[in-house]
Amino acid sequence: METKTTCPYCGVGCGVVAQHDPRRCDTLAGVSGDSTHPANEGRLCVKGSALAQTLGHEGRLMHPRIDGCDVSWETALSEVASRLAGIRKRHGGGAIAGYLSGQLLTEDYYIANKFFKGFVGTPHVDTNSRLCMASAVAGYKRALGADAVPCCYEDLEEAELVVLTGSNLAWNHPVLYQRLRAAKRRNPLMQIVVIDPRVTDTCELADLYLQIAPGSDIALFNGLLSYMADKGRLDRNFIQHHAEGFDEALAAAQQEVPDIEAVAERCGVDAERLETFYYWFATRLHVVTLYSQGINQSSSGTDRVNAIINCHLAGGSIGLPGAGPFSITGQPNAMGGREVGGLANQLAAHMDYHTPGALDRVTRFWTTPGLVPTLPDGPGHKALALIEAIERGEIQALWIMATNPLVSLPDANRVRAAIKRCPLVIVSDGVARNDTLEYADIVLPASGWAEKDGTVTNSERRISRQRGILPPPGEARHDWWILCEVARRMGFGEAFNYRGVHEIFDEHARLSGFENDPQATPENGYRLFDISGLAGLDRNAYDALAPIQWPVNAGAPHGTARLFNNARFMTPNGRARLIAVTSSPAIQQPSHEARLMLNTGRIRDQWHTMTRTARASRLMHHRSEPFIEVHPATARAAGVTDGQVARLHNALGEYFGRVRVTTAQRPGELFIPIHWNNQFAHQARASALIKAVCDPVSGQPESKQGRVAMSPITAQWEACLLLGRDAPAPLEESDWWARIPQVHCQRWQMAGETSFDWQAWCEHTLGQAPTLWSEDGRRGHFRAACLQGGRLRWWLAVAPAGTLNPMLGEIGWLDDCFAYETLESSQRRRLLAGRAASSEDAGSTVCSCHQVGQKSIERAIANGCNSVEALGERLACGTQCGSCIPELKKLIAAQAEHRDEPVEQVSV
Ligand SMILES: Nc1nc2c(c(=O)[nH]1)N[C@H]1C(S)=C(S)[C@@H](COP(=O)(O)OP(=O)(O)OC[C@H]3O[C@@H](n4cnc5c(=O)[nH]c(N)nc54)[C@H](O)[C@@H]3O)O[C@H]1N2
Ligand SMILES: Nc1nc2c(c(=O)[nH]1)N[C@H]1C(S)=C(S)[C@@H](COP(=O)(O)OP(=O)(O)OC[C@H]3O[C@@H](n4cnc5c(=O)[nH]c(N)nc54)[C@H](O)[C@@H]3O)O[C@H]1N2
Ligand code: SF4
Ligand SMILES: [Mo]
Repeated sequence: METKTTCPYCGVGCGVVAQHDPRRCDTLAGVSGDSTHPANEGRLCVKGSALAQTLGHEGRLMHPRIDGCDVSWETALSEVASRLAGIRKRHGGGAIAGYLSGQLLTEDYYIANKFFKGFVGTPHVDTNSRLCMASAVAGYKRALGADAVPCCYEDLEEAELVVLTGSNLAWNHPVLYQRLRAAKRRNPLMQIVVIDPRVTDTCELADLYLQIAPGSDIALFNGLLSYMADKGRLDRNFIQHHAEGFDEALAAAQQEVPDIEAVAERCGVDAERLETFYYWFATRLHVVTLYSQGINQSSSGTDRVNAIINCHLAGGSIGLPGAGPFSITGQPNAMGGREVGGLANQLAAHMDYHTPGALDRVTRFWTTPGLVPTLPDGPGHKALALIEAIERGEIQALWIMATNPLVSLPDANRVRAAIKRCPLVIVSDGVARNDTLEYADIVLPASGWAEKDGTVTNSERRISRQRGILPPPGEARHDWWILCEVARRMGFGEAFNYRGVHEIFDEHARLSGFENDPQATPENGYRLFDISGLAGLDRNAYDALAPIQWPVNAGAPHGTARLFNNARFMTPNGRARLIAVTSSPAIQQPSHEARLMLNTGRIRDQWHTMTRTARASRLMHHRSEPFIEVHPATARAAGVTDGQVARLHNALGEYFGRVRVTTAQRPGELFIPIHWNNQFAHQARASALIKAVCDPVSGQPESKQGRVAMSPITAQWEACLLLGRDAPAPLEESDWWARIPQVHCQRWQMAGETSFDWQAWCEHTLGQAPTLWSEDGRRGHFRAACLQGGRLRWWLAVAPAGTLNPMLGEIGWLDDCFAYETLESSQRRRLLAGRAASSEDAGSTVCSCHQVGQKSIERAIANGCNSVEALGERLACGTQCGSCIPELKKLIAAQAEHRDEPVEQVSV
């Protein structure tokens, strides 16, 4: 059987076809791209393609838990309801807080917002979108009067110039990147500019790359605004009739950066390159600027967003095909959360607390016979302020849903301390273990992707159905159901009485259209977010809902691809606003103890805190361990070498990762991934090093500009330990460790200073002496394996620090050994050699879809496959999702350089 649904990862919002066997209720037979879905037209990236491998009941949360003990739903729900009601009675609704997520479906989100704000009566409901989209939202609101993304994906294809800034699109929105690549192939005149302090795979498509100094974005775009004015490249008509604030914005820009040389100095970029960018932007109308976390996650994030939008307004590049400032969303339903009003400063359905008449309107809408909501009258605490309120003891109960704040919030160790002292912590999640669940008093098991039913909205305002295909495991329940059951037990049943998600969606659609008159002004109730055209769908019609872009109403029954083509904006006078912005000094300044600049972000194959992507072992091979990317000069100065484990530290915390020396980094700057956490490695939470400072307008934390020191760890030995299912984990025996799930075993990489008697160590730590072993004490080598009843139980290799990984190579064949009931004698003999018999070492995985390793690719190139197409034909790499094509090109270029052959330029 096949069911169409939507990918639960990034904001591209790809349509997926799920193949399932009705006799199997724990997993899907496979997934493929939905060729009829407008976002991806059949394409999927590696993460989407591996969705089926992330399912299965193992490691899922099956039962509600109170203080660590499994309880029935009845007990859990009554306990949650009575404790929340008690706190509300004693301290008021404001002592209760919700912390939600852009990974909830719109229906869950709508119910959570209605529950907390409408009936518990607390304004303190915020979401992880605060860490992600808050600056983009605030910037759009300041400029356009509403949080409305003007563009759609076709605009990227129709543009003459695409500017990607603060976005690693190739890794983080791979299907959009593929669409852009295809568009450029069709239209070679299209130009692409990439702006990022580090060279990423996204640069592979760039005609021009600007390696700017971190945080110099405002100077860069202010320089562009001045340039457009100087060269007479403004859209005077647009500025005069549809915008305001131009003179002030230009004056601020000119004052900050009087000429291109001043910008070049601020940004650390060659003036000639800058001028090329400025010339391209100023002479083209069809320009899309796409931005993401490199812009948003900053103490000046909102100003950065407005510096970009200013240039689009000054040049009139908005509201046209192939033009506009395009904030690309991260999470699958970041947009849905914004639509229901999930942020602490929003009320509901694109109405804020201060929107004239909004409080009264929402109160009337949510009133049911005999039950009137008790809405708070002003905004609540944004995420970081919420943590401070917990520290002050003002928040007595916190309900966390679909997010892992102990890993993702800045100053993560402080967050842990705050949450530890909060009297009641409720966590709804789908997995049995994560860093946040460890501090929950009450744990509620939530259904997950392929089980949940509802809608999500992607980056281009397109609403798609996510369909429930499998039954939730154990006693897991949908988030909206859990909320409604608690609401009922708190006496709000009348307002939370739904027969299914279609009724919730219907209410949400009706609220969006309630007293929303497009002929009126925004002060008189007009909101752009209007899906009243989707109200009244019954269960079948809702289930059949095809992807559609809002607004959907009487005036636009088939949805709306682009906004503002009439140049009427959502401000009181209908004009868009340019905002005068100037750079302010970085808040996180270098100190004697912490000189290096720390940038944090994502890798291609992992999703956030790895609770789902680490379940697919094929996604563990591209980058297997936490790492630190560093320029060669900086590495030398710090005394660290490539492949070694190093430690980053500052006053807030520490981070361990394997050093990757690369000229992709600017000297003095480091990049680390955000994904690893206590479940997968020793001290590898990036956010433990990030200070809790945020943008004053949006409240979004500055996650990309930390300050740290780096030092080598003094490891004597390194070990690779493979553990079968029933073998005990090696706890805290080493100075550093990382756990890398494989298909049949768990791989532990460890390093330490104090040497052990390894035979005794095995007996003591792994509970059993080795069956086979070999030792070379002089060289510091030890190999051992333990077989039980013919079956491999564990396998261990120890070597001096820095020598182990190159020696081991690919260990896929060893992983396979754990699958056999009995190992044959030839297999046993090879165990200690640590090498497969015939198969050649494939090297680290480059193509995750077809599991093709770097060494195999290099061999194929050496044998004459010197194009991406030829490699694809020989090894199939790069032929499915295409995410590895930039890496394939680099490998081809590297070998050609080695042979001194001319190659097509790859770096720009
Ligand atoms: N594979 C994968 N894809 C994902 C996710 C994931 O976890 N894994 N998460 C999703 C989510 S929620 C989000 S929000 C998106 C995020 O998507 P992106 O924003 O693309 O992700 P990041 O890697 O956080 O940061 C983007 C780039 O900003 C650059 N940068 C840092 N500082 C500056 C600066 O001062 N100026 C400029 N111009 N650039 C700077 C970084 O070097 C980095 O390359 O990805 C989504 N997609
Ligand atoms: N230093 C630094 N920090 C960052 C960032 C950065 O770039 N640098 N990026 C920030 C950004 S943009 C983001 S979006 C955040 C992401 O950070 P988080 O939101 O903390 O990360 P996730 O791993 O996505 O957490 C989602 C949790 O919800 C669970 N879950 C999944 N689906 C469901 C569901 O349907 N219901 C329930 N109840 N639970 C579910 C998952 O198992 C997981 O535990 O990190 C932010 N933090
Ligand atoms: S680009 Fe990849 S992760 Fe994003 S929605 Fe599409 S398949 Fe999912
Ligand atoms: Mo995000």
